[in-house]
Amino acid sequence: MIDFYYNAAPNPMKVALLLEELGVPFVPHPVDTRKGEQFAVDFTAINPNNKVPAIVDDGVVVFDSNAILLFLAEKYGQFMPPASDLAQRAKMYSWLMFIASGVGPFSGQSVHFRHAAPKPQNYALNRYDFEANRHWTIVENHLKTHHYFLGDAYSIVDMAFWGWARMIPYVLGLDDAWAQFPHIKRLLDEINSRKAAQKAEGLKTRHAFKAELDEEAKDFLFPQNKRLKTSPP
Ligand SMILES: N[C@@H](CCC(=O)N[C@@H](CS)C(=O)NCC(=O)O)C(=O)O
Repeated sequence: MIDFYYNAAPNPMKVALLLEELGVPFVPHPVDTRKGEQFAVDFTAINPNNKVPAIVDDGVVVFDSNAILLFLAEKYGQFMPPASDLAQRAKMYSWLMFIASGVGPFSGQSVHFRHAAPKPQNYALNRYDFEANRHWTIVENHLKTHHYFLGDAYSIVDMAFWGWARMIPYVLGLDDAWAQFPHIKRLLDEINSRKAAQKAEGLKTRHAFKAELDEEAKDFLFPQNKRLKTSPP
């Protein structure tokens, strides 16, 4: 049995999509990060990074979303190219790491500085908005000539993409984002129409996550801000 620790943010949602695509039984455990539940002692023992997602699969702990995608796809032998196909494996690793180390972090920082950071934030927002746009443009150009990230086969790379692509208008602060990224929209729409994606989206309705980003939530999510008052860098 798989215990799945999650909230409705992009990184856990990638894993929710894969779990639903695999159709394997799992128990969802909400971790309300706006209430500080990521810092509970029991959860820290699972993920020392105090972030979701994480899974415990019959005693085996895996944290970090793309590591979980690789672990589960490998375990069930689905949604990744066979080990013998080194060329396709190389593409999978490249795009998966590009999403893990580029698309995700730059999009996340773009969200932070656009929607949450105290003003003035122009320098930081300009940097992260620029980088998020640059990464999404690379994805858009790739998808002009590839139906899925790896070509003809739907894979965990597309699932990692889906977690973040749903958020693009919010990430980039653009009402007309889809006019700029029509190929991303094409793949996003296709994945959204899958039953597994609808089930993954429905997961969060089973638990009542805190909606307000109040001062208490900000203290949990942005602990660095305390330092500004005492010993700024
Ligand atoms: N590299 C990690 C990042 C995980 C991450 O940033 N999770 C966010 C939700 S998308 C979180 O738990 N935030 C709560 C916090 O930062 O305290 C992954 O891909 O799993």
